[in-house]
Amino acid sequence: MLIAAAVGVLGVVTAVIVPTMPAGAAASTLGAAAAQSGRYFGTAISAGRLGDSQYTTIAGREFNMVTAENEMKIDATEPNRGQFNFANGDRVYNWAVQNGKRVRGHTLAWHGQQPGWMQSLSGSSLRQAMIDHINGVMGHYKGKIYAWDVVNEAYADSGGGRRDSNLQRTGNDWIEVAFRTARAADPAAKLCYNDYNIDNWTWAKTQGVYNMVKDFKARGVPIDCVGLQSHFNSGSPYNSNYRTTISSFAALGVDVQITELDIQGASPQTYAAVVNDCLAVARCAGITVWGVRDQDSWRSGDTPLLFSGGNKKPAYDAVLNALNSASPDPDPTPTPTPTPTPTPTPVPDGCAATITTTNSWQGGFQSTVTVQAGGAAISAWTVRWTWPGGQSISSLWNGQQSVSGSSVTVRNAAYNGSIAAGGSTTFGFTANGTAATPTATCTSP
Ligand code: 9MR
Repeated sequence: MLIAAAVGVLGVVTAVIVPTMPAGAAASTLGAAAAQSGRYFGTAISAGRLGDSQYTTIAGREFNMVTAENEMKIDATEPNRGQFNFANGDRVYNWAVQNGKRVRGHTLAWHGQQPGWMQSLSGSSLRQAMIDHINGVMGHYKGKIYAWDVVNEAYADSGGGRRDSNLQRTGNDWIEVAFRTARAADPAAKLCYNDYNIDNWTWAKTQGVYNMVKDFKARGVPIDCVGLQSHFNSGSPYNSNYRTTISSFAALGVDVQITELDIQGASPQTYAAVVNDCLAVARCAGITVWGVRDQDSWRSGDTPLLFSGGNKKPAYDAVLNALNSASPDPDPTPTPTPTPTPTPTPVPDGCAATITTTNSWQGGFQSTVTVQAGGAAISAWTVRWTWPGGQSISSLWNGQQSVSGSSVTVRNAAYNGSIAAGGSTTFGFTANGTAATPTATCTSP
């Protein structure tokens, strides 16, 4: 008994204290070295290079997080409105997962790389197209993505304000609508705001983004992380206040991810400084470099990466050594638990609908409506309710709404009318006013 008890105690203690690597041993790849402190080390991957064995050998060995360099962007995933194409996104995703790596999603709402049809939209139709795009892409990858760059590069290069764009002209709330839509579309993914030139703490652009994140946290807009792209060059050099930037964002209650790191000239000292700044902040979750070899870089002339051909550069050794010097396990950050959506009580036939508040803030709220089929399959549904106190829907997805005074009618969208017996689907909306969960009725023809 005594021995068993001792073994039991030792077993528990051992399970807690044994680090990923034996004490003193150094990891020999970037991913394994980063994992010692609970972080990841990733790279951008291009589908077009997956046939290059030197590229896949290095990437497969060294990295444990992958971002599709272009393949999950808007022009790639929704080339025509409402017609999604995940062929190349899936190539990158599948390669990553088959090689034991996690995936960052990049990117859902951006003024860049918009397909022609989106470039020509404005106002409420563009707003709806953005919502539909987020739902379409996040729906495809639901539960599979570690973190999404929900909104990319929305701030102006100088002045600290928003960048002008067709998305910005739909109204200043487009960013929070994107984040609320994203949370409802895949509650398991971390939701990031991602931008360049927000690395230097003294720059107005950094302060602009910082104030937005602070405001979002204060008002309950769902945001989990800030992506510092960290493209460093002579015009936008690394500054030692980078650590202040990382810790200041982290102090707002978001993770920081270094998302697109490259450094003109690849100084080993600068690479080591970036890694050490991340390691110094518990909520700096990981680092992604923007390509594998210099020849793969969008700025190949700057030779900004860690490999030249098949060879490790001095910057590689500097990064590996810095990662290996990290103290193990910073405070692990708990993943926020999304509010579960309750299943409505089954009905004998027809359908039932239940409204759940998934988020609320001063003057507004977001809801998910679960529509459940009864004992028989249905091919269409209509949900109705009446607002108790002057609420009004500001945006609705996965359904078609018509409103008359306080009465709301939502019919299925073209793609979600059919529900199997006992099955369910959801639609969602954001609304103005005080959060309310009125009783909804559901009818099916
Ligand atoms: O590296 C990407 C390059 O292949 C594309 O031509 C370019 C087009 O916009 O986008 C590059 O990636 C960018 C990323 O998506 C967002 N931050 C800046 C990156 C470098 O331009």
